[in-house]
Amino acid sequence: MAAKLQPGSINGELTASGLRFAIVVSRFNSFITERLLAAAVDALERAGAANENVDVVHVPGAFELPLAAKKLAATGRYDALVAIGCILRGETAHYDYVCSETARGLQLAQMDAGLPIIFCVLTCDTLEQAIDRAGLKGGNKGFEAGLAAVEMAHLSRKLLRAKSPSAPSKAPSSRKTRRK
Ligand code: INI
Repeated sequence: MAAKLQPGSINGELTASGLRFAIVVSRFNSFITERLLAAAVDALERAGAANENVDVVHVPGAFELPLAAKKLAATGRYDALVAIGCILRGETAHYDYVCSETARGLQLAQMDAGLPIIFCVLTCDTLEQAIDRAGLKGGNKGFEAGLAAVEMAHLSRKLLRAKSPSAPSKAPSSRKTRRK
């Protein structure tokens, strides 16, 4: 009988010590977003993140999250970002545009930068649904986002180290070029 394959597994751990995070949070519907923020910070703290390794940046609304996240990613200072917002359905199509562009922009920023950007943007029909997800019935999505940031930051560092030795290196060649 053939040997049973035992694939190796690479996992992110929930330990944040030495990792750096930024949380970008929108002021729109701050009654909700500040609760999500508090829970995200709590998760990072419980995972062992240090004060000096966590920055919080505020933006006006969810629509502004992607640009701020992209600029934070470009600093190269962080291992993961968390984007926090709360979009509530109104009477017009505005909700749909803000939802889709926020999600699209954050995904683009994440893929462009190669940096985890955790999506903690509530998209709800009612304020009650949002309250449920910001500390009531549905738990707190901010806490989940904080843990996801730790796991992804950890995993990203591991995957960087797990690069195949045969992969082409971007480091400059150590071979000396002879001057003519
Ligand atoms: N921004 C939100 O974060 N949540 C909302 O529910 C919302 N609604 O419903 O309008 C909202 N709009 C503002 C938007 O994010 C931008 O800040 C604004 O359009 C300026 O660019």
